[in-house]
Amino acid sequence: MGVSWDPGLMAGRATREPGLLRHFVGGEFVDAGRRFTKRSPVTGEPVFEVVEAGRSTVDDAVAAARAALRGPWGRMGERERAEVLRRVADELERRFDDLVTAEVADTGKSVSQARTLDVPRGAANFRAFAEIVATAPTESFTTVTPSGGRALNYAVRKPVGVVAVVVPWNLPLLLLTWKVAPALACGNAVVVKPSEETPASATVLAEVMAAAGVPDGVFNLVHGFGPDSAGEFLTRHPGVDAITFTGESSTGGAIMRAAADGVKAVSFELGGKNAGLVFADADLDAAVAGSVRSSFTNGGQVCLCTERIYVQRPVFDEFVERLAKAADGLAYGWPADEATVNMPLISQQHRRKVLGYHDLARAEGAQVRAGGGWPTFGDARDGGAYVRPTVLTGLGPEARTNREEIFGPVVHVAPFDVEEEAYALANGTEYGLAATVWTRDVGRAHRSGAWLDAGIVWVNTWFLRDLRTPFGGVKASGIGREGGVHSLGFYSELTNVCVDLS
Ligand code: NAD
Ligand code: 6OD
Repeated sequence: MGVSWDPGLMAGRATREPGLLRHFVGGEFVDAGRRFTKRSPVTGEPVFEVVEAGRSTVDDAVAAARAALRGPWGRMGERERAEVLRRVADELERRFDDLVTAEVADTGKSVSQARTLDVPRGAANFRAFAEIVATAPTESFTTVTPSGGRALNYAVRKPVGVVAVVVPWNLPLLLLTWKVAPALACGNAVVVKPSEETPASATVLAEVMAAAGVPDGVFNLVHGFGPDSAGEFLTRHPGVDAITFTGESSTGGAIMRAAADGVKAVSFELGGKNAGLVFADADLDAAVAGSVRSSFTNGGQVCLCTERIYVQRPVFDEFVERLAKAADGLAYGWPADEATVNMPLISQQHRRKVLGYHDLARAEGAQVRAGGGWPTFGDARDGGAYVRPTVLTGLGPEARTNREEIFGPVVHVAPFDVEEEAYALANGTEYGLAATVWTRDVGRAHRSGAWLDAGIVWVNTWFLRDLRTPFGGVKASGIGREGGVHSLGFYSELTNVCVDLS
């Protein structure tokens, strides 16, 4: 089958020859195309060789998906498909340790995070959409005909067809399965393109699909890059019916242009510059602890992470002091150490970008209250992509540091006086993905949902997920909603049947 998992990967070092990660097309692993090297974010050492899909491999994957729709998969009912999804979830749980190894090797995140967040969510996504599709209601209406008789209207849910799934590197398995599970639940066949930075867990997912008895061609995987590579070949492919994408807003724009040629449906989960609002009446312990999580989880590389916090003036100084102390105290360690919190960024390229924002913030006049720069270890991690969790103050809303998505462990904290001002500050960027509000005032808690330009507003919590709820962003943070029946809306077509009963 796929890769043989090397325990050295946990330490960012292949102790055997780096494994070869291949495409999965029509139920077979395929070694076709040039190769590229995936390096560990922890040490910078090579951990995998990966095959890059050219146009012909993408053609084959789309053809395999199309053929699968004409086979037994295309004739299955919702309950049978739900059963297949449950078998995938079982198999994901059986391969739990391999998936943890793959996620850690790809991203350098801690084993404890992979075990508690990323890998369980992979299985949970399949279980949730098995349930959602099996219990989703369909619409029906009785209509009076011109002759006074009755007609019955009802909607039949059908697959869209071949769905291209293009995902980023930050929560690779979580974000991939979040889209593959509903796509399969609705009876589609998929061609997935994981990030070039995180090819491993998608490869294990292909093995999982085969072991769970998902028919050949229903799940296809092509590795590679975006422009002039697998991502572009796939999203421009005339055989693709719909594109679901998670990634940067600018990439969303490029994919939208590609989709326009074929008038393909798109669902986009894009970037964010998320705000946290801390009111003076908040439980400050909870607000500080929650803000540490919301700004620094996964090295700040979660689209939902808080990069701007606005704090009501009476508690501003205390909040900044406590947040800065907590940021400085977050534990470094190897990914395999249970206590490790800080993780490296995904690559040296991304690290340069984040360090560039440290420089920009200083040039814009920010005070660095915690972090800044990078840690040194005196071991192989000095070749990794680490930066220090960083807390800034002193900038206005017009500063680029406060407007552009950094996607790293960097947060700017500023004061506000009154509630309306807090909403105006929070809403003052081109993005609108998520916001977090810390308050004990029930009225304000509910008002914030109405006044904040965000697809998701968390009150006194962060990243608490119920997979039945709508998920997505406003403004430059996305197009459409996924989650629960909203996912069924994107991944299926409705045919309305109108029968004159007379
Ligand atoms: P990215 O946009 O660079 O890449 C995402 C994926 O798109 C990768 O697989 C990449 O190879 C592919 N790609 C790049 N250019 C392409 C093109 N022209 N055509 C087709 N495919 C192309 O994003 P990233 O750097 O991997 O991830 C970080 C970004 O993702 C951040 O902006 C973050 O906010 C966003 N994100 C958003 C959500 C959300 O739910 N809203 C979730 C996670 C990440
Ligand atoms: O929890 C989810 O379903 C989801 N799509 C999270 C996105 C996180 C962004 O990095």
